Amino acid sequence: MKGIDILSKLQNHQKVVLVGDGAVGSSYAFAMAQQGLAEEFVIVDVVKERTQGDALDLEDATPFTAPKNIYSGEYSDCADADLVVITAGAPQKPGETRLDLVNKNLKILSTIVKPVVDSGFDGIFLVAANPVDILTYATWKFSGFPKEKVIGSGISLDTARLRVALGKKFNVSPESVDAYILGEHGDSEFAAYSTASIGTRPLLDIAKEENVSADELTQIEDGVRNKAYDIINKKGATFYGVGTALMRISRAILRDENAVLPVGAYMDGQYGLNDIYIGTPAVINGQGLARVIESPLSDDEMKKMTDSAATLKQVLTDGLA
Ligand code: 6V0
Repeated sequence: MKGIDILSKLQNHQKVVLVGDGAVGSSYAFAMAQQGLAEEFVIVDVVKERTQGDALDLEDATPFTAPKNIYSGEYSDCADADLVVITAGAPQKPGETRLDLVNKNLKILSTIVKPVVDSGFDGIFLVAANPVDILTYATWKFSGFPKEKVIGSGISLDTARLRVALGKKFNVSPESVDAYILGEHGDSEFAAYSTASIGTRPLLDIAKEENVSADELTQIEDGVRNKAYDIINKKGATFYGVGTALMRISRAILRDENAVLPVGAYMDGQYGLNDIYIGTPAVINGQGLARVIESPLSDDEMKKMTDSAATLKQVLTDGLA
């Protein structure tokens, strides 16, 4: 039990290493600084100067939040880290899908996981680089770590987007919406409406009462699926949402919360799937991914989950062959 061992818990000293200091990585670092999470925060990137600049910039936030040692580092710094977060990789260009990134980002990932593992690291990997379900699987494979110690950001951002959209539609705050996007973080994802609720009431019942049609719900789902393309067309990249989602997962790990969160998890028979990472709710704590919560899907949704998994399996077969 080294990831978060008893001593570090007593001392409350936790260390996170961020690999990939681009738009997503630096947004995550900022979110972590805002929350005062992890007393030691190390930034690694091939562009060393940027990590140095970001560390200097971010430490100026700490007098307003919590004391924190933020610095530009090396892979050797992972040796005693609790968490390594991977946001290194090419982002989508306008018109590109996440799956288009697979070859270049698998290459980048292979240069990262090995030195992290060679450092002696035995904490938890959290992966966000795209296509995230494929890269999370590859991190698990390359590292040889147990599946519960490799977590993907999966559909965390997409689920946040769904909650924002449903919150607006039904005039409640987004955190009051219990609804999930499941499947690939990408074009084959879907909204699991049959399991969604607001204040214990099934969302589909509320929709009927409020005359929100099935078409409108489909439009919301499509809007979630296409929101990244919309943002990328307008400003070139998306980063605040995912940076904050990564902070939320990190907090569940560092504070040993047993929080139920949308993530990318290894499938061991759940949803009839095996040997694949895909988006689902799961319990996250100091040990990593404690267990998958298998949503009771309708037949139609189960087919979407199976199809989404088949899309990912094909990429895994082609990409990791
Ligand atoms: P960016 O701003 O280009 O940053 C990428 C960073 O990775 C740069 O700082 C690079 O220098 C660095 N990098 C490249 N190669 C290496 C390497 N071998 N070792 C260390 N660092 C390296 O991209 P951005 O931050 O916008 O996106 C990063 C990744 O996150 C992309 O793959 C995106 O597609 C992905 N996203 C994932 C999301 C999710 O929900 N999981 C959401 C948005 C973006």
